[in-house]
Amino acid sequence: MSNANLYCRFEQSFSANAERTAIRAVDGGGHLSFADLAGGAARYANALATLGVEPGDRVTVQVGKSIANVLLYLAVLKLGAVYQPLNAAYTAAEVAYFVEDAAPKVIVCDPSRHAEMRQLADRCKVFAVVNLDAKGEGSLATLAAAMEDRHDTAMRGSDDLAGLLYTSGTTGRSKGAMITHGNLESNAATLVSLWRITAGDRLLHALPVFHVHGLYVALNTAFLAASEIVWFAKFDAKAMLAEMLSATLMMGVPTFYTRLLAEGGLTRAAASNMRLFISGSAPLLPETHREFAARTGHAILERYGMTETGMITSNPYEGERVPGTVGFALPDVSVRIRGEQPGVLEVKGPNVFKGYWRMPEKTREDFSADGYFITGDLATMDQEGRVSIVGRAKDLIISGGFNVYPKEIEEALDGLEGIAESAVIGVHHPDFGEGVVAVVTASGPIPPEAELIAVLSRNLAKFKVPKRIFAVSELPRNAMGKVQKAELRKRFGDVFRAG
Ligand code: MLC
Ligand code: AMP
Repeated sequence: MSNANLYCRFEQSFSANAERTAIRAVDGGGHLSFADLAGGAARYANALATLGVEPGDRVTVQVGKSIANVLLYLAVLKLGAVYQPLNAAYTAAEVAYFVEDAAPKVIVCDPSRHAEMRQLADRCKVFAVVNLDAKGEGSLATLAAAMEDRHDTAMRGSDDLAGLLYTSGTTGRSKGAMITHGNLESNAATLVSLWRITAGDRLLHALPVFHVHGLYVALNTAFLAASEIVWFAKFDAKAMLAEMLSATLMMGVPTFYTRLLAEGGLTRAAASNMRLFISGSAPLLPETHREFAARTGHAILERYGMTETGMITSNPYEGERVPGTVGFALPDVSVRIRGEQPGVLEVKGPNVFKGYWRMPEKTREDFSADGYFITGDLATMDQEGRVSIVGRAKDLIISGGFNVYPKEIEEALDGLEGIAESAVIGVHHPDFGEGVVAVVTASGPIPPEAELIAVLSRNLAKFKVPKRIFAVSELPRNAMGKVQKAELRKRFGDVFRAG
């Protein structure tokens, strides 16, 4: 039986390109050759193995973006363990749920949170807590440095788990999407071929590596194709422009593109070495697409995907990239809309995840009888199969590419002194695409807005906290008593508009 571990595919490209640069950090964070990458991954794998990590074990990772974090990701794959990345902005209360649910063998955290994580680990019977800071230093790095740079890649089947990525449900608890080696391998190979990614590419990488976009779409394609990665600790439009002449490829959320457009330096000349700009994770406004084309001569390639499915559709590499559409189903993926258009898009293919971790009921609910995953996105499809995402059947806000589930914020608000009930909506935001707004009614004196925001920030990651909170005498309801969020979006739709 051949080994379906995704790392085996990476290994081939690492050894065929051993001396070339794999990752170059722009902010003085050094650079690694592909041989260094392979050696580093093996050292981290040996380090995790000494902590008891075995195939199938979960490894929870909540750290700042560093090249060491990439080595850790590769090491977990190599060991046949399951990578559970968490947004670095999550608070202790948020992390506790993920750890309780995933029951990891090891937690890797920032040194500043070690003590807090140790307590959580004791409660959840986690075997070890080690740390790694945003510079790539910490107890795990020290342990890895003392290890050998060889480690046999664990045997895995294509249906074995490689990742456990949490996505919040529209009702109730967050769900862990079980992503297999086969899911990742098929999606990355398809994208490499569709987007013509090669060893000649240099990828501008400024996305976080705890979500599908920065982790799987960007890193896995670059590793398969042996492209060089130009590494930014975080997105900064000026820093990215300064590197653009040395690069060929960029992947970003729409906010990256609107922020780049705000830079006078974004010109045809600045983008003259670039081959392809890709956008996804949230809708790219047609005007952003057009303005970008006018300024740089490049038509941004918009694609669409989800944590549970990886990438589903893409505008073509050759052929028209139509603003406001997400293109066609990937070659090995089928999509459909049952019934009238617009309707909920459904997807089937080797990219579709295995189910929700320890939630067979929820898994069943989200699949059709004939095995299509129900995305919850409202779409239209034309005769040629070109898809446009026109809305969401799920109550979800996407702010700067991060998902915010109104229900979670409403529950937090409803628990606060002075608040009777709340409704959380997303409205147009010039920077984040959608901005989170809360509308509340009072059961007593309501604390000032700034105080409410400060209280919410104790337990909720910053990107989820409403940027504005408005008090009203009552929430608009329909005849069934359901809050009419569309009404609220009309009324508060302009709160982030300038002027
Ligand atoms: C930061 N803040 C946000 C925010 N990011 N608020 C709302 N939405 C966001 N996305 C907060 C900060 O904490 C800060 O709060 C204030 O807003 C301004 O911060 P900033 O300095 O302007 O933000 P910055 O650090 O520059 O981050 C913005 C960003 C980042 C766009 C670079 O959010 C980002 O990297 N987003 C990418 C998300 C992503 O990778 N999504 C992929 C999901 S995968 P204060 O109060 O402290 O000032 C997926 C599947 C698929 O969806 O299809 O790809
Ligand atoms: P996540 O759960 O973080 O993976 O987010 C997935 C969701 O992001 C999808 O269900 C869509 O709602 C949204 N999304 C991703 N790409 C696009 C896109 N190009 N256009 C519109 N929505 C998108």
